[in-house]
Amino acid sequence: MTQKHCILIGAPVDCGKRRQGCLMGPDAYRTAGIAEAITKLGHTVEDIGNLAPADVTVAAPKNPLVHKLAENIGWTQTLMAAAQEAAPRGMPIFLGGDHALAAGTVAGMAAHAQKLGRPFFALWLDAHSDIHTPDTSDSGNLHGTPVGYVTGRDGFDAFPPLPAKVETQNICMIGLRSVDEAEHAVLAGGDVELVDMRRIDEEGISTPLKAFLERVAAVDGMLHVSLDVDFLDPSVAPAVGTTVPGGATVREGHLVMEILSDSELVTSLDLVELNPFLDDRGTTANLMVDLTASLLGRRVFDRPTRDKK
Ligand code: NNH
Ligand code: MN
Ligand code: MN
Ligand code: MN
Repeated sequence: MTQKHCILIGAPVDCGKRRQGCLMGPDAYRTAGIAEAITKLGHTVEDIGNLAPADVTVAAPKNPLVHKLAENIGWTQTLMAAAQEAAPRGMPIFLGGDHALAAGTVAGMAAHAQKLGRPFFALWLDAHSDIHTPDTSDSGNLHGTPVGYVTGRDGFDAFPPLPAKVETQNICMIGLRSVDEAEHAVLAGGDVELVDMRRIDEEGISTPLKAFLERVAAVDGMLHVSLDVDFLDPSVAPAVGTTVPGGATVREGHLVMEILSDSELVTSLDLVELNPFLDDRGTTANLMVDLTASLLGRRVFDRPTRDKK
């Protein structure tokens, strides 16, 4: 694959939910050797270290359940700027941190794509759809809202204004198996491409993924991948606070990354929800690093050209 300049951006976001520990994520990825794994594939790596949230003050949220609103907004502001600073120089890889960080990373990457005049797409690899608003969330955990924010749903008035809204038809969610009622109501009538676990069981994971990638390639789109640890089955990726049984296997995870790698379409990546406090001797951190390596070109063998598709 073509050589990339990968920019590691530590985002120790831990305010998107109540259970603490994701703040240790960036250092767990470093300990698991993410920079070395990427370098070994022939790419260059720059680690800008860990960021901190902008200091903001906000009025009390309408929904009293909402947890740490100001801190979430501060991170959104910081990461939206960080994404736009890094994107012109290479491929940003955001080391999370919980999924609340994607409000900033996805919005920032969408703004960058808009500046270049290129369509922007997002692939959401997750058990959950994360399309709540602060008002519809029944947990008050804002890691369940980043898709709601970047698609321009109402209810984010206290957040930074969106520089570029992400079109719902440009989003594909793969791995779904836990969708709240309020989310189902928006998704069922909408045009987000929904690939739940049943579809994966019946069609295989490559068929819907390749169909989505064809749409991205057809318009020379930029593709952001947001990989939530709980996309994977908890038996192989235990280090996450919101485990849902029946997730992707290790091979399904790698196959997605290998197909993405072949497509050469991915321009940014989030690694989110890793809670090292819950890990089993680093297995989840190591697996996330291995998946990143597959996305960046690691192969057992190159596929012969004749059956490349
Ligand atoms: N939908 C639930 C909520 O809003 C769970 C979200 N949790 C996640 N998302 N881990 O990926 O609280
Ligand atoms: Mn998520
Ligand atoms: Mn999830
Ligand atoms: Mn549905």
